[in-house]
Amino acid sequence: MSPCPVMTDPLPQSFVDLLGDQVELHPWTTDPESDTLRRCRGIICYSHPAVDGPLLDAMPELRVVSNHGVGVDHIDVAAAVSRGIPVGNTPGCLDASTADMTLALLLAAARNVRIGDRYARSPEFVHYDPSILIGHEVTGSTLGIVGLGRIGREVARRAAAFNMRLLYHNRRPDPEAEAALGVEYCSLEELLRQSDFVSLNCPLTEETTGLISGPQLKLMRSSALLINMARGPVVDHAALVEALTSGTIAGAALDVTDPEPLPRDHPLLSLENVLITPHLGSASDRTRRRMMEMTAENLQAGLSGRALPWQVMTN
Ligand code: 8YV
Repeated sequence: MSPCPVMTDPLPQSFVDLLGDQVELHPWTTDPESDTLRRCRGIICYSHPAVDGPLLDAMPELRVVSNHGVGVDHIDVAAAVSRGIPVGNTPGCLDASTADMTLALLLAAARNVRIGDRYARSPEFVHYDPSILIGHEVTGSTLGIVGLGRIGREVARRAAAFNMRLLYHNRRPDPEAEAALGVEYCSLEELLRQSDFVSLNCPLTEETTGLISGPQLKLMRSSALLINMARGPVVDHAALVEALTSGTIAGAALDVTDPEPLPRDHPLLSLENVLITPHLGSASDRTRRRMMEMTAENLQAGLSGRALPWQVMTN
């Protein structure tokens, strides 16, 4: 059988090897005249080129969209489903890894790891000084989790080991999670007022776009740190710059930004009280391997007309 043409975001070699010779990979294009759009039967995507109605309409042979990741905010799932194209993603396998990274950013921001590392390497560090870089004590402090889904729950489990008081905000209270994890439901406003650390672990939807903006940042404590592991547009970046420069909040740790990457002259990049990582939430060896496998399984299922093992449902 001749290999099946699939359009894809750039893939690591290990992923290309995993897909094997049954697929023929074509680089991403949106040119409606291209052979790629005319012929490709599958899409593998993970990042920001939108998969929307016009793109789907330009792909008459398309059978499946397989997303390498859980977040599908860059895919118009309703448009795909209404055209009979199933969309697959990789839920579950990245919860632990993304929660690990949430804690990594929280701890690093709280305890000045980034600034401390730079200082310890610099010529200025010539003697130990007990008065420098005093951070916020994590143990026993209050963590507010915005979005207590699969990843948020893993964050709660880890934070419990630091004896943190755990607040959460979701669209609806989740009594089961409260019993299992010892988390307390709060309105977003109350969570922002009471938390020493606010961790964003929600998906990007219409409702969560700009969820943390000027008025919300003003509710936070001046000593509080904001951690964004969700998606950049959940936070209004102009308001965040203002809050960080005026002392409305103490600092932020961002694994995601809007846009991503930020333009190299963006004001956030020159602020000392910001820690930024390049979207590393799921970037651990075991997790990435499993994400590739799940993406490949969804792709193969869609190409051969079978139900996808992990299909995204529309609400
Ligand atoms: C990666 C993620 O961005 O799964 C998600 O939604 O944000 C991450 O795992 C990505 O999708 C890797 O391809």
